[in-house]
This record gives sequence, C-alpha cells and structure tokens, in this order.
Amino acid sequence: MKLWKTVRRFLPLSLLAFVLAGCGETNLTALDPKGPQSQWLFDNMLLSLYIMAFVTIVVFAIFFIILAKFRRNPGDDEIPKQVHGSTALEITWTVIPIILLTILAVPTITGTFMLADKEPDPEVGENTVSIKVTGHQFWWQFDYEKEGFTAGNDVYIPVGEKVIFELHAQDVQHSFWVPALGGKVDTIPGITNHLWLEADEPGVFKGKCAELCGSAHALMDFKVIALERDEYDAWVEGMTAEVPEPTETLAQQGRAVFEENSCIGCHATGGMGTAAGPALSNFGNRTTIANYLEHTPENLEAWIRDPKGLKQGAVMPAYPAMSDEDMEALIAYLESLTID
Ligand code: HEC
Ligand SMILES: [Cu+2]
Repeated sequence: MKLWKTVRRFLPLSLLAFVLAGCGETNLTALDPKGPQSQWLFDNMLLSLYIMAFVTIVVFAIFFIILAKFRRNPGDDEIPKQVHGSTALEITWTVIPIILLTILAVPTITGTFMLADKEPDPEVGENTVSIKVTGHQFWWQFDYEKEGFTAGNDVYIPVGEKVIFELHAQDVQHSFWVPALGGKVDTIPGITNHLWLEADEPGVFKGKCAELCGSAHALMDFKVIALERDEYDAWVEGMTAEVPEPTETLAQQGRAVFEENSCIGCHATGGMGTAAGPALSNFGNRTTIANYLEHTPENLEAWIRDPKGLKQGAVMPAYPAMSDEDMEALIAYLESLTID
C-alpha cells in the first residue's frame, strides 16, 4: 500500500517530465531526418522496430493461444505426455530468425559502407567541402584549411552536397553529433576519424558533443548552418577577405582593448585560428555566446568578466576588473565582427 502511495504521488510528475523532455531544443532529434545519412539511419531503425514488433506479436499470440488451449481442466489429474525435441519445430525456430537477421543484415552492411565513404561528392568533385573539426573542452574548432580560414563555433555548409568532416580532438575524447543530419562519430586525440553529412534543405541544425568529456560537457553545443551554394560561396568570400578596420570610433577603441588584454592571443579575427580559443571572425553573426548563452550585450559582459562562472571548466581567463568604458568599447568591437 505504501509503495502504491509513493507511486501515485510521483507518477504525474514523472509523466510531466517525460512529456517536457522533448521541449526546448529546436531540431536536436534523430526522428525528423533532414539529410540522406540521417534518413538512412531512421529508415533502418524503423525496419528493426517493425521486425521486433512482428516477433513480439507472433510470440505473444502463440503464448496466449497455448495458455487457453492447453490449460488444466477440472478432472485432468494426469501429467500430460512429455515431449522433447521436435525436428520440425527446431528447424522452424532456427530458420525464421536467420531469415529475419538476413533482412536486417543486408541494408545494415551496405549502409555502413555508405556512411563510412569518404570519397568526394561525385557531382562537385574537387570542390567538395572538407572541414577539419577539433573538439576542445568545451568548444568546437572548424578549420576550412583549403580556403585558409577558421570558423568559430558555427560551421557553415552548402545544401545538397556531401560535406566531409575530418575529426580530431585536442584534449580528451569528444563525440561529434548532429542528430538531424547523421550519426555520431567520436573525436579522439591522436586519431583521425571521418564523417560525411549532407543537408537536404537550408537551415540551422543543432549539434552536440555526445561523449562525457568534463564539467561543461552538456554545454558543448554547436550549430551547422546549411546555405544554398551561392550564399555559401559568398560567406566563404567574406571569411577569406581582408579584415576591415572598424568604422565606428567605439569599435576602434574596442579593438585596442582586445589587443591590450591579449584576447588576440587566443582569438583570431580573420584567417586561420588557433587551438587556444574559438575564432571570432564572424562573432557578430552568432546567435549564442559560448554556444549556449543568448547573444545579448549583458551576457557578453558577464561572459568576459567570469567565463568559468557561466561554463564550469572553460579555459578562458576572467576579466573581472575591466573598466566599464573598456567593456563597452570591447563589446562594440566584438559585435562589429560580421560577415554579411
Ligand atoms: C587563454 C586564451 C583566452 C584568452 C586570453 C581569452 N579567451 Fe575568450 N575564449 C577562450 C576559450 C577557450 C573560449 C571557449 C570557451 C568555451 O566555450 O568552453 C573562449 C570564448 C570566448 C567567447 C565566446 C565565443 C563564441 O564562439 O561564442 C568570446 C566572445 C570571448 N572568448 C571573448 C574574449 C575576450 C573579449 C577576451 C579578452 C578580454 C578573451 N576572450 C580572452 C580562450 C581565451
Ligand atoms: Cu565534449
């Protein structure tokens, strides 16, 4: 009785938690595929689900039929005849699973090769976009080596093309996962893994580190931004262009603050970045700060004054004593870093 009372008290709460668990995240789901990789994974998952459902239904149907048909009736005092070993039955329940497993194995094996393929996109050839990914505690570095620049925490790709990701890790093991576009692949220090993804439509697809990698693991998010090819090319051009002088005086002062406080030692504002911190070349375009804080001047100030307070274990030093004037100028400078 006591147990039932406890269950009754917590049941509505746990049901609510279950329902709400899907809220909040926009497209951090593998159940709404937006690319050929994730579509294949989804279809294969459904196939195994249907096979399992079929087995469950058949087994339970037989179970209940036998339960009803062979139950003990009044007057049945004798133990029924004991049978052991029926060749027909043995063959049946060996052959059926073999058939079912074969149905599962054929697409799984061909699909696994399809997913592991790291050849360039046949239609785009040598223009296939290839991005070097490095997982850090607790941010992602995206190097476009051929083009000669680093994108910060948002990775841009062209729509409808196979994009190759070359996966590395700087410190510990992380896992690169964009559920709407494909499967997850670990990034491991000293080892290079590969993954290709393709987006069927333009959009912003949320990604996450899927390997417990330290204190702020849960905040190690990123975004894949898929653009039409011409928009993508324009973005690449913006990222490779000379970094323009800030036009506003406040932003100009901010750049001096950025240099004096050695922010520049860890954060590139153009070209290839470093492994010390995310490149800020297009920071003004980002919708988040440190991948999870809403992008507002208040949050940006809070972040610069105390990064570890907002993201435990973040490697960036704190600047608690920066004057308000310097802070205002610095923020104006950071917001001026945009690519149209
Ligand atoms: C020792 C290297 C280092 C220095 C110096 C440093 N940062 Fe950082 N910064 C980092 C790292 C590492 C991160 C990523 C933290 C994370 O998300 O885990 C970061 C993140 C950021 C972000 C968020 C970037 C994004 O993609 O959302 C901003 C903005 C930023 N730093 C600004 C500054 C400014 C301004 C200064 C100077 C006042 C500065 N940083 C100094 C290492 C540094
Ligand atoms: Cu991680």
